[in-house]
Amino acid sequence: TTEHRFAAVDLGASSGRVIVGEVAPERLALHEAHRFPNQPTRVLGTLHWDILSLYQGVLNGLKAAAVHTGDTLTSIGIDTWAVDYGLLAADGTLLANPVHYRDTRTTGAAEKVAAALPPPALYAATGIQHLPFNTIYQLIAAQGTPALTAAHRLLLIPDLISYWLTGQPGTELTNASTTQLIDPRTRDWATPVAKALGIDLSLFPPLRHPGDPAGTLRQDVLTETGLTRPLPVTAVGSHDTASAVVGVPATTPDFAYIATGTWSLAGLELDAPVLTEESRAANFTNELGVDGTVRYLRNIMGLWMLQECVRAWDTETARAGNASTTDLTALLQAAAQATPLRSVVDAGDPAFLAPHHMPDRIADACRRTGQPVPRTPAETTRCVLDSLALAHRRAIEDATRLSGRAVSAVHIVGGGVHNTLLCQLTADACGLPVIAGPAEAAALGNVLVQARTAGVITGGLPELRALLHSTQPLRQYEPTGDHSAWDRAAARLGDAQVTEAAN
Ligand code: ADP
Ligand code: LRH
Repeated sequence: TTEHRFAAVDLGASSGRVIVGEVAPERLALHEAHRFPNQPTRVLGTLHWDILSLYQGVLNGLKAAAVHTGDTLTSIGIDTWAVDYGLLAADGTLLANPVHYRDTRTTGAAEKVAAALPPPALYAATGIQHLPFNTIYQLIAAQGTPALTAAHRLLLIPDLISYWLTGQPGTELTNASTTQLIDPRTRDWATPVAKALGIDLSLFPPLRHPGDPAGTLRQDVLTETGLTRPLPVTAVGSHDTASAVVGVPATTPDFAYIATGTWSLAGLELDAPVLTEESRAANFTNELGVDGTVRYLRNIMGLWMLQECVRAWDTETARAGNASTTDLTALLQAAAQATPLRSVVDAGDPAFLAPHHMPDRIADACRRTGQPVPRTPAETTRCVLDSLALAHRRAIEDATRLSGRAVSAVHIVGGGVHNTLLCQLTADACGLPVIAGPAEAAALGNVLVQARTAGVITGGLPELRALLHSTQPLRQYEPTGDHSAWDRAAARLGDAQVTEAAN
């Protein structure tokens, strides 16, 4: 047959998954071979990723993919969340457990970076929005630590997984752009930035691009997974958001996208970066995408806020001696019945970044802005979803204004596609049709880049997206309700809305 099978390893902050994509010129289907939790662990006060457990999940997933396909996989691609890294000794040993981007070790790092390189100069050179956890801030915070001092090599998370599978080190470009050490015009290292900050670029192995070969599976990996051939690993958009944007089933160029999962990443696909001072002040980022594109977007806290509320409520219930946990579907139904736009918070505020006490932080934000404090889980959930929809609208409005591009529809991809209330509220807030799906856009984007590299499909992003559009179930939401209610809600937040770049 002409059908080929590809394994997409997609590690998100909420869960890891290994998904098999079955691809033929007119066909594209997914099979979830394995999904596993991603549970960070705090050790001596520092929040770490449990990287070996995640790697074991990858091996188990490849094993399941081998069984499902009868050992007929063509290649493997890896994408994960951005910015984080592992440090290796000269012999390849991992020197320390990778630190989680939500850890507070970067507190104060932005001031140190700003003293060496003022924010306007840093933005002009890299186009990356200020997020407290960008790799440069993590590296500044780690300066002088035994692990960084001893490190021979730095591998970003997808590159680390790829290295463990193949033994071949590399730095994939789309994810490298989230380090804040890449010049988006040359799409190469921003050497002057690294120099100014005392960051040693030789720690990074050479850049790879999506579609490049990234080695073949090691013998020990074959033994662990039951795969019998040394399969190739193909570089894909290894930043999950880069792969998710490939996975947007747009049929016209004038679309906005929101990749919603743990985060909401809302913006536009451009062919050149926007590096203006206005863009910096609005805290828009220019991350690098597949096929020479730029992801012009803003980070919004996303469903993390809801996840953390649910975790807090379930902990409380357990403390009260009750074993039941939140039923998300029932909670969202109750939220749909709650009073619309009763109170909203700024879903871009880094105050919501760290774990713990989310319902309290939301209540505080409502109090501070003189709005009713949500009392019940349903009210709090409604506040979160209204706030996310409002932040989605603001990001898309700002992106169109700052880039001079028009938008006729908004695509929502990622786990948030399952949240029909959020999709409808986003359509209402934006006053634009929302096309929701696919939920596993990152895995699909990962598979499509592999399939193109293998020669199973051809064309640029429009052709890849046409295949998605004709094969994936999508749902359209039309804007409803009184649009001015969203303007009034936005006005309540007013100047309280944080644009971090102002620092
Ligand atoms: P990540 O890639 O960051 O790990 P996902 O894209 O998998 O995140 O999205 C996870 C989020 O999707 C969950 O936090 C949850 O809010 C939402 N989600 C997933 N499944 C459902 C569902 N059946 N109903 C409502 N929301 C869902
Ligand atoms: C989403 C994501 C996002 C980054 C964040 C650290 O998973 O990659 O694009 O900003 O994680």
